Amino acid sequence: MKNTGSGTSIRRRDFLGSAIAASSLGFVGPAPGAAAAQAPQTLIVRESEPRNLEFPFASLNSFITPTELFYVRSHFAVPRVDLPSWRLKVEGWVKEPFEIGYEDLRQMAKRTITALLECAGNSRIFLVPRARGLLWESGAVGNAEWTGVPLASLLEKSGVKDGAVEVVLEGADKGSVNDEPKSPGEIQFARSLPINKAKSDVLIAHQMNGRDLTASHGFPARAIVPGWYGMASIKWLTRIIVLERPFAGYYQTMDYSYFERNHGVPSVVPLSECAVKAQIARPARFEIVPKATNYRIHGAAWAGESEIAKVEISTDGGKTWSTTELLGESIPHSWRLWEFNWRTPDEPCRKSLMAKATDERGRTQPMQRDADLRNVMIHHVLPVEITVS
Ligand SMILES: Nc1nc2c(c(=O)[nH]1)N[C@H]1C(S)=C(S)[C@@H](COP(=O)(O)O)O[C@H]1N2
Ligand SMILES: [Mo]
Repeated sequence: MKNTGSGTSIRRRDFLGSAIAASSLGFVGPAPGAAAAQAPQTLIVRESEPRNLEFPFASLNSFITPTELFYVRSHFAVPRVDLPSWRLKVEGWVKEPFEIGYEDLRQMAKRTITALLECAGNSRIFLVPRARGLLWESGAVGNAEWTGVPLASLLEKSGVKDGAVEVVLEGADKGSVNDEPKSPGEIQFARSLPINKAKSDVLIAHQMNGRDLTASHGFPARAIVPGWYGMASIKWLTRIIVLERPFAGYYQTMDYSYFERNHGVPSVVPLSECAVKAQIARPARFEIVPKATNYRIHGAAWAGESEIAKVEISTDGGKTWSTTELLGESIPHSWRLWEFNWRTPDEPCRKSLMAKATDERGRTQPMQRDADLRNVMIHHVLPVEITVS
């Protein structure tokens, strides 16, 4: 990829609004009886360069996250793209390697899906002791509409050979990781998928929420891997490499990996599917809520490739649990909004609120952090401390 294009026109796209920002899909109105003001609707800067921005989760009020509020997670600077010379290559263990330009890609049969992305490091700020990586609160997550070409169609066109086991997706962005563990000099952001996942529901998206991708979200094309943590959804995609043996790249061994035990022996496993998780949007941490009133506790929950079966809430620090109301319909690979009408205590006090999700496979959020998960997959029940006054 040559750095010949002007970045200005691309960067401008970031300021364009999303066509369906105010989508009526599952809109949740302001909380009746909630006195506190809405949190500001702007992204929170976690790092300026590379750009890492967080959605203010307390402001959650729609099923679709508007593009201008969708979190941004980038390991390196946004690569410059020269559209006329841009190509997506499909190669490796295939009979007919080929490359395709932007206009031809857009002409291929497309699909639109709704899918959630959660960064594997979402909620990391709540880990004690502190873990390596960006210190996200609850907003490294969003739910959007994505339009593009099924990866399966591109793979089919290339004629995948027998014995293919994985597909590597590589982005155009590159740099060196200088903190431990260091990368072997300059590397590109890349990750692999098992061949079966690659052939099923992965999308090579060129649009987000009805508009062309913005520079931050991977223009001109990115992968969307439904149900998986965000690191699998490679942005600024330029290469698809089919492999006849497993890939062990930096971002699935040194990072975005965890320990799984087999007969007690820990083994490094690349992170894949999102764990089941519920988050409370309001009340926010340390919010002051009025006593003796009806307060609408609400939030979102998701379950990777499964679906949310229930979300429970505790207003007494985990002693007792009540079932919340799940809103709208269950849409695969998306979050499910939920709410619970809470009669706040008659006297001023401190409260610890907790939300706990269970999915259709029977997976429930654990109460304690599992240290084998290293610095990723933060999905244990996290208390929200509030004041009733
Ligand atoms: N090329 C490339 N793709 C990438 C990344 C990256 O740094 N470079 N970050 C990944 C991570 S860790 C996440 S969580 C998602 C975030 O996507 P978003 O910035 O559109 O929210 O992109 C993934 N794809
Ligand atoms: Mo991420």
